[in-house]
Amino acid sequence: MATPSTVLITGILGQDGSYLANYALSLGCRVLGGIRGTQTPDRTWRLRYLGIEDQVSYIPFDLGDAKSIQTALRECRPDLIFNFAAQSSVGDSFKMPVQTAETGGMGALHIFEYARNADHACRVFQASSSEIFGDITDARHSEDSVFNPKTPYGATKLFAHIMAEAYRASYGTHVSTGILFNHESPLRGSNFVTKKITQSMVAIKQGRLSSFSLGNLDARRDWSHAKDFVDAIWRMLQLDQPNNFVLASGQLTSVREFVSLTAQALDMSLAWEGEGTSERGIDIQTGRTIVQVNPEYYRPYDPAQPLADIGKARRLLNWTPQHSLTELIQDMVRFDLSHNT
Ligand code: NDP
Ligand code: GDR
Repeated sequence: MATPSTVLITGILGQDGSYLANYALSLGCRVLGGIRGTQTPDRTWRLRYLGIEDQVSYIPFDLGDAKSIQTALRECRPDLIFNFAAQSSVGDSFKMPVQTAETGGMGALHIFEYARNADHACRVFQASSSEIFGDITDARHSEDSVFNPKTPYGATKLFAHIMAEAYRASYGTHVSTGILFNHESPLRGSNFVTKKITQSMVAIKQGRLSSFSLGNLDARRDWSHAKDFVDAIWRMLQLDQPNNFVLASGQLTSVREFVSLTAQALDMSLAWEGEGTSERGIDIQTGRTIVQVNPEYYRPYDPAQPLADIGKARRLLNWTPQHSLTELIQDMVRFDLSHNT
């Protein structure tokens, strides 16, 4: 596909939307950013950090409002739509299941409807999630594994995922999905565990914080760098045939281990003592407890993440992740050391 001229990115103020906007602008595309509410400096900080805040045209776009979606799409007539907008916190989806489902599920469907009926070529990327797997059924999970989500967020993402497949099969709509495992970066929201850890550990290192609390330390996740995913996601919409792709690193790491790796990146070392809610992380140099467990952060259900099979993305997208977990953590720590928040 020749470089498209008009790209609409929903959720442009979030982590992936910002990186994708940067990527599309670097290729000479016109980038339209769908945002709900007003464009205030505190909300555009990621785009500002990337130096592209003024290179994007912002348009009103609320996934929870069908009219706003239809108006935005009719006016933009985008060649490519990257649908990143969503209530993206799994934990919060237990607190607001209806809002999560209405926006993430029906919002995506309205976009597919536009692409199906558009009188111009329009390709869509839909951000699916490893949360659609729910249970571990295979040694490694691929695009063909069983989907059995266990969280309101996962169920919502599965609805959109299945709809994307249905639109492809029934109408030939060009919708690709990325079954995205966790991906992080300096621009990750601080409500996610990696950013919470790097920000808190940096604050401890700088003497601004004495300790912090986490929930499930045993949870294991496959953490990649968001920059690697944006590269693969762009490649997906360059293919003539739409498809589903698992994106991941293929390696699982526990939350506890992520804390220890962050400590290492800050020239600190941690010892872990105790079990369950009494477990704590002790700074070996000072002897002080700097990490505790607070059951408040436990989820009603916290499904184990499976190992990923990224063979299809490697083959069809000619994609290889470029950042190791250590590099990701170093990148996040470097950012947090120079952005005290
Ligand atoms: P973020 O939470 O950083 O960004 C999500 C964006 O969606 C925010 O800018 C938010 O806007 C916007 N948004 C939320 N609700 C609405 C709404 N009703 N109407 C319009 N915009 C809305 O997420 P990420 O960038 O990390 O993730 C991008 C996508 O990929 C999401 O769909 C997420 O579920 C999915 N995903 C992410 C993974 C990850 O590890 N990062 C893994 C798997 C899937 P506002 O600024 O107004 O809050
Ligand atoms: P996740 O990411 O739920 O996998 O969803 P998150 O970083 O929120 O949690 C990862 C794991 O860490 C455990 N955990 C904590 N989580 C948070 N947020 N805060 C804590 O204090 C804490 N302590 C332990 C969690 O229980 C969990 O097991 C992300 C999002 O980006 C989704 O949008 C995406 O679909 C999935 O990744 C794949």
